[in-house]
Amino acid sequence: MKFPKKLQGANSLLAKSLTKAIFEELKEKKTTNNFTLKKVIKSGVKNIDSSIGAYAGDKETYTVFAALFDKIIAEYHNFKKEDLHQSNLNPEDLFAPNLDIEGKYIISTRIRVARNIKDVSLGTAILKKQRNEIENRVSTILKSLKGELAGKYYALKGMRKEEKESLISNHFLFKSDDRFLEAAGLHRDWPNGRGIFHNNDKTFLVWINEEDHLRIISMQQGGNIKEVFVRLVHAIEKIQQKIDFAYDKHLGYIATCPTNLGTAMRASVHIKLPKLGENKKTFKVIADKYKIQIRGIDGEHSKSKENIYDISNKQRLGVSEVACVQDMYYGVVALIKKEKELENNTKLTSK
Ligand code: ADP
Ligand code: CIR
Repeated sequence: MKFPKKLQGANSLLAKSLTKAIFEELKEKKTTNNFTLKKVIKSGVKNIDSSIGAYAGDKETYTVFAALFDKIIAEYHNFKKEDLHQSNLNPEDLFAPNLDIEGKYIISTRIRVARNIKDVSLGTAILKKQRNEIENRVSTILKSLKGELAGKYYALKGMRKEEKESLISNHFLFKSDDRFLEAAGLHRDWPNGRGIFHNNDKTFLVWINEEDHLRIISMQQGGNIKEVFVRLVHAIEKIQQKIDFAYDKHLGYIATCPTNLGTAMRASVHIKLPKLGENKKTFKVIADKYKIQIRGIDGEHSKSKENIYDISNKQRLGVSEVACVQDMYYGVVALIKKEKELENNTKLTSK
C-alpha cells in the first residue's frame, strides 16, 4: 500500500494526522479481525471533504493504530493519552431549566448515545450473520421494555418506501445514502439487519446496526432538555441490564467513529436563529467559545432550512454525560442571548 496522495491538502483530521512516518509505522499492521490501515482510512481517502475520515473495525483498532487515532482523539476531544474517561448520568447534577418556555426558538430536543456490543466487530467489519444476530437479540430485548419505553421494532428490510421516507424527513430514522458510511463498509448487505425501534410517541427510539450496533435516542418537541435526559438515562439503564457494551477506562464507550468515543453522547436542539444565520462569523465565534457544533436540519453534512440549525455538544470523551448536555445548554443560552440582541439592533436601526 502506498501513501494516499489524495490526502495531501485535505482538511480532515485524518489528513492532518497521518504523516508519512506514521503511515510507514502502521501500513502493515492489522487487528485480530484483520482490520487494516487501508480499511481505517478508506472513507477519508474516498471522501476528501471528510471532517475526520477514519473509522475503527473493533476495539483493538484504537490500540493497534494508536499512533494515528491518538492524534485525532487529542485534536477532536482535547483528550490526552494518559487521561481517564469519566461518567455521570445523574440528572440531579444537570442544571437545565427550560430556556425557551414560549417556544420561540427551540423546536425540538434530542439526546443520543452510541453503544456497541462487547467482543463483537464494529459495523465496518461485522459479518452478515453477526449483524443479523444483533438485530434479533437487541430487538427482542427492546420489545420486552415496559411503560413509557414500550414500543415496536420496524426492520428496514421490507419497510414501505413512504413509511421510510416519512420517518427520515421527520428526523426519526437514519438515511440510506451516507457516502461517508458507505465508503467505510457500513452499508454492506443493506438493508439486512438494520431497523428502528420506537415507542408510540416516538420519544424513545433505538437505531439498530446503522453506524454503531445501537443508537439509543430520546427526543421530543420543545426545549425541555432535562425531561429528554431523564428518559434517556432510564432507557440506558434498562438496556444495560441485558447487554454488556464495549468499554475502556481510557476511551469510554467504544464507537465506530473516534468522534463518538467516551460518552458517545450527542445532545442537540433544533433551533431557529435567523439573525445569527445572517451573521455566520458571530455564530461561529460563539460556537467555538462554547464548544458546540452547528449542523444542518437533516443531520451531519446537511444544510440548514428556514434558518433552523442543529446545535450540539462537540466533545464526548473525557467529559461526563451531564457535562455534554451542560455544554450544549450553555451554548444555546449564549446563542439565544445573541439572537435577541441582533433582533433589538434591527428594531433600533429600522426606527
Ligand atoms: P447523530 O446525531 O445520530 O450522530 P445525525 O446528525 O445524522 O446523527 O442526525 C440524525 C437525525 O436526527 C437527523 O434526521 C437529524 O435531523 C435528527 N436530529 C438531530 N437533532 C435533532 C433535534 N434536536 N430535534 C429533532 N431531530 C434531530
Ligand atoms: C467525516 O469524516 O466527515 C465523516 N466520516 C463523519 C465524521 C463524524 N461524524 C460521525 O461519526 N457521525
